[in-house]
Amino acid sequence: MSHDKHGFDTLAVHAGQSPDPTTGAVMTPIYQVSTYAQEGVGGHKGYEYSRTDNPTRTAMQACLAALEGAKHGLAFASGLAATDVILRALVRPDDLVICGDDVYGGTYRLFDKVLRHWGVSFRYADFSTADPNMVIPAGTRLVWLETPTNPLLKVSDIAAVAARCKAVGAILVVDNTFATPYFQRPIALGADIVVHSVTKYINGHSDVVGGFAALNDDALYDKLKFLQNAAGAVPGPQDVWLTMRGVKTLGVRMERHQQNAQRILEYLRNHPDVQKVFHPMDSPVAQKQMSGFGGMISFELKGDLDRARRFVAATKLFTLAESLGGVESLIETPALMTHASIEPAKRREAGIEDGLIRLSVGIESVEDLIADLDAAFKA
Ligand code: P1T
Repeated sequence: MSHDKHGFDTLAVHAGQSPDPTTGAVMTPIYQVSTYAQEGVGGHKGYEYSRTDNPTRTAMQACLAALEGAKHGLAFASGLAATDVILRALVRPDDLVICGDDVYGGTYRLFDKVLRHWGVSFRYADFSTADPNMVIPAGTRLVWLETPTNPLLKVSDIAAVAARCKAVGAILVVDNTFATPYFQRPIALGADIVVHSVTKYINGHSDVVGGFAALNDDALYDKLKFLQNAAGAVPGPQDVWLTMRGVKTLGVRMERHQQNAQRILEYLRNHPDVQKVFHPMDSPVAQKQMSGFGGMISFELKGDLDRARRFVAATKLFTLAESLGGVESLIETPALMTHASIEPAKRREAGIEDGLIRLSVGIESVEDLIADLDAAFKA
């Protein structure tokens, strides 16, 4: 199927998938298999061993790559496994990596507690305010950009960062987990690699942990593909099949996440107990580079940390849990949960207060979600 001629929602349903030639099965089968018969040594049909390639994974990779407008796609066992492979395939000791100052806590932990000890230098910058020419020096090997950021939802100008990366020969990786390709296409804006925690909106149902990388460049792809196989952090066929099923509704889910989030945003902005609200739509860059803003909202309450703790424990429809992007609404306190692996001083420097609350707004009836928040305010 030619990918250029079809709309996003058509690709989400069909890309990489066609009826099974042997049975006519409309859905790609779950190839629950580790190895493949060979007619003679080396005489196989493109599949030798499922760490290297598996037909269900091939279909899922082609589908997600099409959604990002990329030539190549690679699936991993988690978002962090994708991050780990990208860094270890492309960065060497003494290389310099510039990373956003507000990223998922686990990404920071991998950079600071694991890869730094291999001799890689990491510097952190607020790409939402800094001039890329000032914070990306000549000689930078790789730039890691999350936009919108987790959890402060700061937005950075991907095209401007990409231009600076091109000028200094750095590889630009954009973590597109929060926006999804439905609302933002980093490769079209000049990014070299797009990465996802598939666990979130892409799968969308909080029943799979997975990761993904999409890219156009053949030489970079060969390096990542080599390490995907050599290190082996690949997802199993059941998980990639569930992901393919989930991503078929990405467009309709994102519309509803966004619609509900807009109503809740309005509610929070008008609530007298809310100190500050964080949302991507406040950024002029987001208005230019995104076609929508998604379902994430962060906010601070008036009062002490204890009030925030009581608030997140009091909601009933918003489940107190890590993660995001599923059809059901979740609530958490990043400083105490998803970003607890960042040192408190560093967290505060980045603007993540201990009492910050993060909502992943689901697709439930929005009146019920607002009533749930209302009850928690009164509790
Ligand atoms: O959890 P995993 O699939 O390994 O993905 C890591 C990851 C990468 N990038 C972003 C932007 C993420 O938000 C995550 C995971 N985040 C959470 C679990 C969370 O609750 O924020």
